[in-house]
Order: sequence, then C-alpha cells, then structure tokens
Amino acid sequence: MITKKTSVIVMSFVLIAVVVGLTFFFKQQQRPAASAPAGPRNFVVIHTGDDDAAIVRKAAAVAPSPAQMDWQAREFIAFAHFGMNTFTDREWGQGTEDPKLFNPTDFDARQWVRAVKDGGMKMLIVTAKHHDGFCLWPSALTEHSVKNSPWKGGTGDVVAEVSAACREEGLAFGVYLSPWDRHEPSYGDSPRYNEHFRGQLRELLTNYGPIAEVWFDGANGEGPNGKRQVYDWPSYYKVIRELQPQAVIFGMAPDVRWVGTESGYGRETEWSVVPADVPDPVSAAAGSPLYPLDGAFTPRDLTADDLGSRAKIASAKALAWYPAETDVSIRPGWFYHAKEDGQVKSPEKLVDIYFSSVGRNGVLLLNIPPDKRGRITDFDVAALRGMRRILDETFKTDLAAGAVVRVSSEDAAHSGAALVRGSYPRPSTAENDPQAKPGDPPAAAVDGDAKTYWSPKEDGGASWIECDLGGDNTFDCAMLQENIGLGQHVEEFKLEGLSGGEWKEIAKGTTIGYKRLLRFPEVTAARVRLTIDRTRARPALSHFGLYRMAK
Ligand code: FUL
Repeated sequence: MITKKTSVIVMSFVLIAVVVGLTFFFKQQQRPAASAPAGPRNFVVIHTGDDDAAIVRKAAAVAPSPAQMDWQAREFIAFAHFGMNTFTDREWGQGTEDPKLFNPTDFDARQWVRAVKDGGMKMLIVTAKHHDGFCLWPSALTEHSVKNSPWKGGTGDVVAEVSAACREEGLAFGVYLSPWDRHEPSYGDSPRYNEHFRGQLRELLTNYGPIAEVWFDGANGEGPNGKRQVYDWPSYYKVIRELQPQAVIFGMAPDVRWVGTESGYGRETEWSVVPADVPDPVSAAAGSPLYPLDGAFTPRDLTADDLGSRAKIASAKALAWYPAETDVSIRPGWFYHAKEDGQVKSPEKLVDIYFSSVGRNGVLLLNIPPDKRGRITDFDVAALRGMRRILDETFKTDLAAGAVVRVSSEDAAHSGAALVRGSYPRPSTAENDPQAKPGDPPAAAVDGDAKTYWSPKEDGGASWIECDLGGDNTFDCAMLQENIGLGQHVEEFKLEGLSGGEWKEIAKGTTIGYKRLLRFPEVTAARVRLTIDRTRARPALSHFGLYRMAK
C-alpha cells in the first residue's frame, strides 16, 4: 500500500533526479568546442546556428589524423617517374607501345634510394603505372607489363626492387597508380574497369610491404573504346584503408591535396583547414570515424589563392584537415629526356623551392626521373647534393638556441624557454608506436611533451616571445613551427629585432602551420621578438629558430 509519506519521499526523489538531469543536460549544451565529445578531429560539421566566432573556434580545433601527421613530419619526399615513356622519350604514352621497348641496361634501385636519401628526402613514390598503362610490376591483370619485356628475361619487378631498397635504407615507400589507362581494354566500361583498378591496387598494396602514400592523379581521358570512364573513388579508398590503413591518399582523395601548381611554389598563406565539399556533412561525420569523408568526397583540384581564410570558412558546411603537397620536377619534364640533361634545376633553385614549399606549410614532392639505364644521372645527383649542403649548413646552427627567453605570458606547462631549445617532436602513430592503433586521436600522435611548445596563458590578444641572444648576432633566416597536433591557429605575425636601441620590423606574415621559413636581408640584433597579432585560438609554437643562409 502506498502511504502519503512514501509518495512524498518518491516525489522528492523524482524531483531531485529531474533537477540533476536538467543541470547535466544544460552543462553538456554549454561545453566549449574544445571539450566536445571525442570523434574524428580532422573533420567538423558546421551547423546553421554556428556564428562566425563559433566557426573560427571549430576551425581551430580541426587537427591532422595520425597518417596526415606522419606525412607532414616527413616534409620533403621524392617522386620517380620511370616507365615506358623513359624509353620512348615521351611525357604521355599512347598505350600501344610494345612492352619490348622497356629495357633498362643497368637498373639499380639502391642507387635511386641513396640519391634520394642523400638529398634529405624521407619517402620515394614510384610511378607503378602511368597513363599509358604499362605496369612496372608483373600484374596478373594485364599482359602490358614488365613480364613481357626483355628486362631480366621478363622476371623483373621495379616495384619490388624499389620498395625493398627503401625498406633497407629506412625510406618510406609510395605508389603512383594512374586511374587513366590508355591501354586497358576495359577502360571506359566503368564497372569493369573499376574492378580491374581495385585489383591492381590490391596487388600493389598486398605484395610490397608498407605503403605510406598512394598518389591519385585526376586525368580522365578517352578509353581505347572511345568511352569515358567514371571512376568509383570511394571503392578505391576502401581497398587502401583496408590493406594499408596508415597510408595517406593524395590528390583525388580526402587526405592530402595538390597545392594547385607544378612550379614548386606554394601559397604565402596556406591553410591546412579548408571547407569540405560534401553534400551531407552530418551523415559524413556519422560514417567512418577515422575517414569521415571517404564515402561522400567529391575529388577536385583546389587552385584558388584563398582556400581557408575566415571569409572562406564562414560559408562552409564542414571543415576538414586537408594539407597541401607541392610537386615539381627537377627537370622540365616528369620523365627522363637526354635533351634535358643541361636543364636540371640548380642547387640554389632547389633551395628556393624548398623555402617556398616546406617553408610555406606544405610537403615538397620532388621528382627525380631515372634514365634509360635505370639510374639517376650524375647531373641530378650533383644538384641534390648541392641543395642538401646549403640546407644542412643553413640549419646547422640555430642562433636562438640557448637564448634567454621572455614571453607575454605562458601556460605553466608549455614554456617559452623550452621552445627555443626544442624541435618539433616526432609523432608517435601506429607506424612507430606499437601501442598506438590507427584511429587513435591526434593528441596521441604528438607526444604532448610539455617541453616542446610554448603557449601563452590566455586566449585572445597579441602574444609575444622575445629571445635575448646575449649580444649582437647576424642572421637572415627564421624558422617558425606550430604544434599542429593542436590545430593550425596563427593568422598574422611579425618578427622584430632590437638594434641600436630600436625595435625594427624584420619580416611579417600570415599563416605558420607545420613550418614557416622566412628569408630576409641580413639583420644584426641582440634581441628578437615574435609577435602573434591575430590567431584563431591560443597559439602553440613548437619551434622558433634563427639562422644564417649558407652561400
Ligand atoms: C600529372 C600527369 O599527367 C603527369 O604526367 C605527371 O605524372 C604529374 C605528376 O601528374 O597529372
């Protein structure tokens, strides 16, 4: 029987439960974006109620996936365009070439890898199949491959030799596989060719060890049957995610974007967070937690000057971490042509390109095409060595290392003093951390070591870091890095030096991102100050260095 006393007790419990429940509900609603529920951090949906400030906060919270982090930390990687075109002296083959034409006389994958490593590059991507359809591995899915060439009596496999040489020397390995195939008879018969292409991907991603990058060019020309092929991109991504989840997919894919030019020069203002063009962002976010864009992404080239400013993101439906890769060839062409032996870019030009790509928040992909022997020529090797010497000498001595540091304010755990000593931490992801799983949040990808970056105490307002160099020092180059594991934040900065008792501007810029390199006329100063004038969230600087350019 329910007495009056019992019902009062029950009612009181109900009331308390409702109050606690409602308080919890409202608390949840008020939670700042930074502590939003865990989910993919390289993609965020913009809701209709989000005002400009909320969008900026959301943009600041977008961060790279573990695979994107590893890719970015490599900074400088190599391309080797090699194949049928090497022997026909063309840039684009027809697909009708006789496999017998492919016959390197002194093929040496180790020589490629040594040249790449001496140049300071951390990955080598090989053109496993270019538009002419000739396969550098003995694909079971076509006769148009090395197996029908005289090279090694038809038993050769370029992909096997290059991947093995990379593994031996500690270089990451990647594959370029052209979707456009001018030889394959099923090309243009869309479902059939898509199946063929997935099969080729499976061969490459199963038989050659770890693959760090899959390179998709968007060329989509005519098929041998005159029909236009409709590529099934999401199904290609699925094969890659399944077989090599640590790989990034370049170009016609959501991991890494083409910078928009083949000159080697990236944008002065380069945002890694850009609007994501998906028809239904909410269901994209609800899809694969690690690859939310895979099912919904419409691949296209992004070539505009401004991709990620506040004005650009204001009208976005979703935002994604989509960083830039800057591809350029060491020669005028992508493939080797003897007539271009005298046109190999000089060490100085390569250094200029490095500063304008790696130094502008991009990854530099430099193509070095092996010749008909199957070796990288002495011209290219000499240019790479010359470039490396200049870069190594320039960055050997950091004049800011050991400086006495003052800051506008500092978050106790992330001090300015640590910044000038530390360098960017190597991320720990599935690849180099046995504990990490693909899918671990980027917070685990950056070691989170308190000593490796400086953050001011508060959000908002200008913040600065000043280095007392202990007397006059002469320099003409600076390196700035943000801890991108926490997002890309800086929108405007300036560098000033104290000389003759007066602060003078040395350089200024907009974005920093993973790395910003600045060159300027020689400055002699005893104190140097970096001021962050505008930022999307509390900046987290992981490196601030001063150098003298080697001649
Ligand atoms: C382009 C291709 O058409 C060129 O031949 C080259 O492979 C370049 C890297 O990508 O789209």
